Amino acid sequence: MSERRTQVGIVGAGPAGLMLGQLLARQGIDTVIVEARSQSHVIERVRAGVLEQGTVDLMHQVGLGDRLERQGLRHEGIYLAFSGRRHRIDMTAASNGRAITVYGQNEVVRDLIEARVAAGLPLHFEAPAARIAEIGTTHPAIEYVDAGERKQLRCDFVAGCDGFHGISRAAIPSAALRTYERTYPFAWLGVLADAAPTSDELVYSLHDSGFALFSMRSPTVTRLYLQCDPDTDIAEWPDDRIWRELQQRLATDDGWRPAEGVITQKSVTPMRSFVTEPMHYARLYLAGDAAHIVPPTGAKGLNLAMADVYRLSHALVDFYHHGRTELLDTYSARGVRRAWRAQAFSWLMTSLLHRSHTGNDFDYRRQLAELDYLVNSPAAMASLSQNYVGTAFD
Ligand code: RFL
Ligand code: PHB
Repeated sequence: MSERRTQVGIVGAGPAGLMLGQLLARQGIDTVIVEARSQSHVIERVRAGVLEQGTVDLMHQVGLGDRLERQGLRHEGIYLAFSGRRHRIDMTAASNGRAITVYGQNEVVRDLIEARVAAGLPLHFEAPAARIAEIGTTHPAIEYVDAGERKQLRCDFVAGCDGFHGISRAAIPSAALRTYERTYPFAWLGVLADAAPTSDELVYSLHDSGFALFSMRSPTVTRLYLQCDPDTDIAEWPDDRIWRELQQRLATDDGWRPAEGVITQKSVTPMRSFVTEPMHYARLYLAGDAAHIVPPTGAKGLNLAMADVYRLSHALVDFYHHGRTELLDTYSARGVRRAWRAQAFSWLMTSLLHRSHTGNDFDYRRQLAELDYLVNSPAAMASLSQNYVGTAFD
């Protein structure tokens, strides 16, 4: 088996792994990234769209703010819709001037991959990590397969950025971890459509038939989601059924409705809350979805991943440049705290906006009362806004 060395071996080229590589490269720290899937798969995978200010700032900080600045859509509010009416929440007013930016996760990933490739830094696609060897030592090794050949990457540190289904978290002895989990009795059917967005801001809607979300990717592309059953077979959702359901759940009494267009992508996403504590074992550090999953209703997953690697990069820089370990020692505790805050908010948004099969009409009326309070109480709107736009990365 051929062996090479690096300072920080990174498993996974999602937003967490790629951003960590970029942050460390700028500080002269050597990294190698191994990614199981192909470059085109990673770039084309359609996922999140809402960036907190902290994520936008990070893209600027690593020199990748230009396209984001030109193509990202800055939003200062969102709409909550229920009982046939849309109510605007002015997030910026309620959060000291903060806003969110709509820019597809796949665009973030594209920018990061292009920068790494242009800099000639090692990034191996179709190179799945199979195992992390000598995990309890100061020289762990990532064993991976590249072009059919087994290879070993010897590291000072391993960053497990390989998402929820990766191998990094599973490599940690189970007695050294505690996990907390909740699955939800619903999923999201998401589509991308070639249609000009009819609203400048996102619309989160609770309807008798369930949740729907109106979002966007650009001035010509709309992104839409529908609450569905977790075992939904996408074959049972031809385009006309999707549009009928979206129109029914989103259209409001003021005549607003989404414009229809050709659907270019559809998928079903299960919903889960999951937290791992702690977020490291010896010199293996978990970041992003490898450590925690939130349901997408709060738009927090990608932003949590970015907050993790921001923290981890500072800790590694402090170790390599100043020989200090305090930031590495507190990496997990600070991340777990942020992750639980995001869990609480995502759970709240999810419970508020979805119709549960296990609930009855009482629960639905209670949800409507909660929403009615929310859109009429400056204090409740401020709380929602502050959580939604997110706090500064630390
Ligand atoms: P990723 O993106 O899953 O990347 C992990 C990478 O690791 C690779 N991998 C391996 N590589 C090598 N060896 C192995 N053995 C490997 N096993 C796996 C995988 O191929 C992959 O490339 O994790 P990361 O980087 O932590 O990023 C997390 C985000 O992707 C995720 O949290 C967000 O997409 C969640 N999310 C949202 N987050 C937001 O902040 N705002 C949103 O608006 C938002 N909307 C969403 C979302 C997620 C969604 N889906 C599809 C789950 C909307 C949806 C529909
Ligand atoms: C998206 O545009 O993909 C999106 C927006 C808001 C969410 C989740 C996803 O809460």
